[in-house]
Amino acid sequence: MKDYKLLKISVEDHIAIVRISRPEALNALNSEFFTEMKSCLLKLDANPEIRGLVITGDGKAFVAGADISEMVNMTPGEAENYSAAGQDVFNLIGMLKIPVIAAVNGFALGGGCELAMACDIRIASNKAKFGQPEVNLGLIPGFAGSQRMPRIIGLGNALLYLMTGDQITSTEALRIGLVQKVVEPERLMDESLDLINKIVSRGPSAVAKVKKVIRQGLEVGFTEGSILESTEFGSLFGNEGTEGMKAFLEKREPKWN
Ligand code: CO8
Repeated sequence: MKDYKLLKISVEDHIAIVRISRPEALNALNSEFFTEMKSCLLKLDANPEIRGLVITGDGKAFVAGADISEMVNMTPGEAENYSAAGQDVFNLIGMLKIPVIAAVNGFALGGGCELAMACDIRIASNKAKFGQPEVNLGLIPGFAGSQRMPRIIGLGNALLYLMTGDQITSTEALRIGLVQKVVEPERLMDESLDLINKIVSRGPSAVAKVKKVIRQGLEVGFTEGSILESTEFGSLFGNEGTEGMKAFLEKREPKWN
């Protein structure tokens, strides 16, 4: 896949790595970023060769937020539309069948923290700093951070960090479950690739369905989510699930399609 202006794309062993690359502005997100990211995600989704995605940032930031210089003169209507359009792009990440890891190399503030939270799993460098500092600007999150953060770190922690705007160290992020692993900066990409390669070595339909039932289940009640789980559980029989179980009983490696 070709690079975009703000996104550098590489593919290693069926894993796509998307690097957000506007280091002079600490990778701040502007409308051009959202256009490029949407196109990139749709292309990755349509490519059966791609089995996993790692998103990271170039330079000392993952993403230091939405681009304040672009937002400052927006009218209320323009800001609302921009917020909704950005949410649509971040929601796409959760709808991809492939697993998506955020490899958080540095500042993940505002829209950057929202992007990391939109990914399936977060691995952070021990230099990373998270936070939703919008209240310092007289704003609130606009890319669904107010909805994702309490689902990930709980109501009290989300209110604490959204109302103070305080930065969150990687140690604290690990303690509250905002990230799943913290590593030395030079190990960040290797650890992220190791993890995603482990995930894609499992049954691909099963992995996609785990993502689907967890994410869709969070949108509905327990009963509806459990029905969805039964449906998806059943759909694995006669194909990937049957192959996986046969391989176990025959003491051989499964052959995934
Ligand atoms: N927007 C635009 N430019 C930025 C941003 C940003 N969010 N963050 C950094 N930059 C720019 C700086 O202006 C500076 O540019 P220049 O060199 O031309 O002056 C360059 O990046 C380097 O930044 P600093 O010199 O400030 O670097 P430091 O290492 O001193 O500080 C910080 C790093 C602490 C990350 C600091 O840059 C900072 O506080 N940045 C802003 C963080 C922030 O408030 N983020 C939240 C933004 S609001 C948001 O994300 C809302 C999301 C929802 C939007 C919904 C749509 C309507």
